[in-house]
Amino acid sequence: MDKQTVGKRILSANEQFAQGNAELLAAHNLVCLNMISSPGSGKTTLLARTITDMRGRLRIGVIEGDLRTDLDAQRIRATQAPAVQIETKGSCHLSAEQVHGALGQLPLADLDMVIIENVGNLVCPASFALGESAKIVVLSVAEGDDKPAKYPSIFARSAALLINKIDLLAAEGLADFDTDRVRTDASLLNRSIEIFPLSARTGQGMESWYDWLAARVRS
Ligand SMILES: Nc1nc2c(ncn2[C@@H]2O[C@H](COP(=O)(O)OP(=O)(O)OP(=O)(O)O)[C@@H](O)[C@H]2O)c(=O)[nH]1
Ligand SMILES: [Mg+2]
Repeated sequence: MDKQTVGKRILSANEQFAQGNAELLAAHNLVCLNMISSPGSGKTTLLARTITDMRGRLRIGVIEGDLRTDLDAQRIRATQAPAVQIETKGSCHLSAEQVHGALGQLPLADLDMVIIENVGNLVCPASFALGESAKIVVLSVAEGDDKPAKYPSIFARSAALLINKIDLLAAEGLADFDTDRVRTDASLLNRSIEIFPLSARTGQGMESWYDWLAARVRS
């Protein structure tokens, strides 16, 4: 069997699990977001703050993906939300089969939404469906404003772009980050992408993101 055929078979096995996950989530009336970014853009910080601020409005369960450790799941559990850690042990993305196993460990009947924090990587996770309702991409201002142009696939496939760490724009050395360039480049790739500049540290801009999240559950 040539390499391309093997690749196609792996992809279709993943797609079968992804479809099963989507059906399980739909049976529980759950919205599921697949959050993707480079390492350190602030995904776990964003999630922990979102869970805390949305308490009483939205019940969120989390699936964490990292190569090693359950550090991120511990940070989510500290907010009292349920979290399952997947250690990929080297793989640069989560698979739908891994997510299938993790969904079985979450109290789905008690949740409104599942958010998957994928392995920190702007490239590989974009190509693997997990059964999510939508992908969310996070870009922190420290990474530079050229990322939508250089890593287009994840920006083209995401329903929302969170531009995180805007509190750092006041810092010398990051003031040249051009938010308008990111808006223009991301919108050229994806006309319907919703863009939220925010800071998970200070809370600035988080309300619009919360309203968007709440609207997804209602719709
Ligand atoms: N200044 C500032 N720092 C932030 C903000 N959000 C997160 N951080 C910091 O950025 C660092 C990385 O944050 P994490 O939440 O661990 O990032 P992550 O994307 O989950 O990282 P991985 O899981 O390793 O991919 C931490 O030191 C956070 O405190 C923000 O809005 N502003
Ligand atoms: Mg994290």
